[in-house]
Amino acid sequence: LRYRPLSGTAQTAVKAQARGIVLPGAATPTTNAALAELQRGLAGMLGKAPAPEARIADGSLLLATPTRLPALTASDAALRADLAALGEEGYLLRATRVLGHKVTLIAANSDIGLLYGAYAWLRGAAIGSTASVSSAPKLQLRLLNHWDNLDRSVERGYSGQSIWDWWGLPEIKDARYTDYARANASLGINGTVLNNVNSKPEVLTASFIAKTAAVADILRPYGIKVYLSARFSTPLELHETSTADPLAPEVRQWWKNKADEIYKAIPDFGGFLVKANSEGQPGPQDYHRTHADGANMLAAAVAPHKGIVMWRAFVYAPKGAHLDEDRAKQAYEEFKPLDGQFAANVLVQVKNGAIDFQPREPFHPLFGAMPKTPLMMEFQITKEYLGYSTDLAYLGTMYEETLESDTRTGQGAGKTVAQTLSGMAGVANIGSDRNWSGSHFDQANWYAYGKLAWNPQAKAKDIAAEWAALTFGPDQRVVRPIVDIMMVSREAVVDYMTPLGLHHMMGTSHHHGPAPWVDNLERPDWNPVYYHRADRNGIGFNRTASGSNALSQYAPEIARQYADPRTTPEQLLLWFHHLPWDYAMPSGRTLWAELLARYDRGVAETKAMQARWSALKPLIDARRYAEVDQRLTRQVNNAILWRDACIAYFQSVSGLPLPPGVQAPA
Ligand code: GCW
Repeated sequence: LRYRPLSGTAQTAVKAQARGIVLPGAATPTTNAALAELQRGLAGMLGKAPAPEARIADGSLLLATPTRLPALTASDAALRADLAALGEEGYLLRATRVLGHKVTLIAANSDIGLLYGAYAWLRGAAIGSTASVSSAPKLQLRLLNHWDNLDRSVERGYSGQSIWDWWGLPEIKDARYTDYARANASLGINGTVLNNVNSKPEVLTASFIAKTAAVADILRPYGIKVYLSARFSTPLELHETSTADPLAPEVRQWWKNKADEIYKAIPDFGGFLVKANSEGQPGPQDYHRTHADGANMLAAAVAPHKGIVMWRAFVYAPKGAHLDEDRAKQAYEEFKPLDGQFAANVLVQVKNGAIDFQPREPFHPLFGAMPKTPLMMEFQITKEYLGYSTDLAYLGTMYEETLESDTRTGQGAGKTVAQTLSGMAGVANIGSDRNWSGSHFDQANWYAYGKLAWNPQAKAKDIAAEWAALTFGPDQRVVRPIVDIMMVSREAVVDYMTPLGLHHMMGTSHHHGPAPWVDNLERPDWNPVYYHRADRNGIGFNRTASGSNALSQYAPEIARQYADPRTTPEQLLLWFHHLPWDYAMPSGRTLWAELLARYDRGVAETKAMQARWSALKPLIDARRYAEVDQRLTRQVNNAILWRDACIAYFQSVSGLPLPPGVQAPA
């Protein structure tokens, strides 16, 4: 949404497409938002925005639906068919003739489609792309999840305070709420959960409902619904019931009344997100009920209002968590048997992997395993385990890797993870920092998430190129090297933190920096040693039949393939296998030497990223150049720290010599 001034032929081309803006029919809050955005964008790019006009003329930028302008499709069967294929939210852009005039057409079936189309057209104008476009979202639910607390602290947030100023609401409405809506609508995000999944009962009291309603009013014209995270024991904790048992009539009635109260204030309230019986949160199991009992009780309360319940599958409990159990198995064990038992308006929200947002995880075995239950993907946009907002890691490639994984369920070639989804949620990295996300490059992760929620088959590289051009300008001398940096960045982080399938070795509780040696936490499954299992003989977590057998939760074809280290993808090797240090890797190196090489590669890639950025100095504005440069310096130090600490630790365990030429870390 930068709308940099254009010059030369780029300027002439955009001017010619928008001599006047025409939007037939009555104005609505959404069409007003579209018009305002077009005027803002064109004013930025051309210096002056054309006025809205009543009549279509040559050179009009025409925004129309078949209802607003029946003539649009009356005699154009092809356009009618194209529009019919776009559904409620899709749009198309094309240069065409309408009522005898040459126009640039933004067409859709609804006002929200027109708004999405307006953003898409502005994007094309900014980066010089005039191609015709037809686009419709593949997923219905495209949400952000804020882990924002009511006191404005943000769990795993690295970009300042929460943008939601609960104290000031409902009267005081920060102008950034509208900018937030604009940014999200430009990507097609259509819902947002305002508060942390570690929720508080207060958020469902009358005063917070009024505050939430004020936010909902601001987001509504942009097609964004609000949702809240609900704490399962809310009625009990507010002392309004004597239990939180989901089957108790007083509890069911309380939630029905609560839903009625919320919908009176927010008629299009989206529904609830729930973290239950996980990490100490209350839930139905406290009353010996199942996740389905809990979810269905809430679903019944919101169903009359067309609300939904998103029930998280991120569950793990202290019980039984000793060294020979595997935390990675618990979600599947608890949820798979419930397939078919959830109410129609319940979605189960599953993290991309079975542990916890690690730099690399295999896809979660629940994808493809619950054919009777709509599933949502939960990605983390905020970089809890990938170096916060100090380290540059473009997550588009990570999301893409998960989405295109073949679950080997379904017919024929099987279904990719993307094909098993009904919706997507991204744990937001948005905060009150001036740059919104803690660092410039972290905006790209918000952007890539939104684009992939709209189209889970989109390519991370194309998204990176589009983001870079919109952010730094379309000059290919800038875009190309930036895309190169982005495309290698996440793999570099994997290499210097957790190569070859290692995971969960970050510093305790804060999750930043290396701590593979930690073995004394209150719960064994919090200890890094529980995950890497390195000893004198070898390293890695045996998840095959001779180990935890977590592998059996995958489709038989995958389980068979990964049962053998030789046919397990190298990048997941130590996720599934415990191997001797002298295990022969395909490279010809021993496992020990390969591990050292990966750590070195991570450091080298990070240095190369920094060098590429340095070369861009003359082409980037001074402020952003310096801010990114400082972070890359820090990231190189971070990478070296990770490498040296992990190698020193693993060497102390393995007792192996370092290869010739490698210095023991100080
Ligand atoms: O990744 C872990 C985080 C917790 C988080 C939890 C979850 C909201 O460390 O901070 O709590 O996952 O996803 O529920």
